[in-house]
Amino acid sequence: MLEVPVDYLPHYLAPAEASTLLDALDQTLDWQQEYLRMYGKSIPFPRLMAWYGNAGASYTFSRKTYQPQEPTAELQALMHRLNQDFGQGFNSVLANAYRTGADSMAWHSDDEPELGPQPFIASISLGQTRVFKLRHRQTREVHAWDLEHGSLMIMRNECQSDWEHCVPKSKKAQNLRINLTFRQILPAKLP
Ligand SMILES: [Mn+2]
Repeated sequence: MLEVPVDYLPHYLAPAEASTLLDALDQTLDWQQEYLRMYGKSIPFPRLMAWYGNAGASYTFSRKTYQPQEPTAELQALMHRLNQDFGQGFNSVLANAYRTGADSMAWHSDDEPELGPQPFIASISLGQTRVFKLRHRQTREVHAWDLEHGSLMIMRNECQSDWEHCVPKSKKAQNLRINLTFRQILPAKLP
């Protein structure tokens, strides 16, 4: 068995706090339907997204560069708390809204160069419990967790270089899940 480079903290936020946060973020974040452009077609991502960060923390993925919006009060407070608790320098957060079990995230790694070679990513889950899977690139070993309301999943070390992760569609899941992934965008290297 390989060491799995994640830590799951099921009760990082108290349930009442997590519920207040879920409602606030649902109402106040600037949720966008983004599209993946492929072969001349525009394919909608099966979820809504919003990108927040400090000035300069622009982020390129799926061939599009996102300029960050200034974090809302709730996002600022959470980012500060995570930085204190884990001694990190988070400066940005990607928010994803999974409206029902029909929304999902395909297998991928967060291996964009602006995150550095071994990023430490803090992922907070609010609302509907959804399954999160991790698969090793070489051995194809798979691990799965139920990401519960108020939980924190840390991805660290080789999680992005050696593993992929996904949130599969679910027939059971009826309700909204909001996921916040806090990241540190490193300063752009000059050519
Ligand atoms: Mn990811």
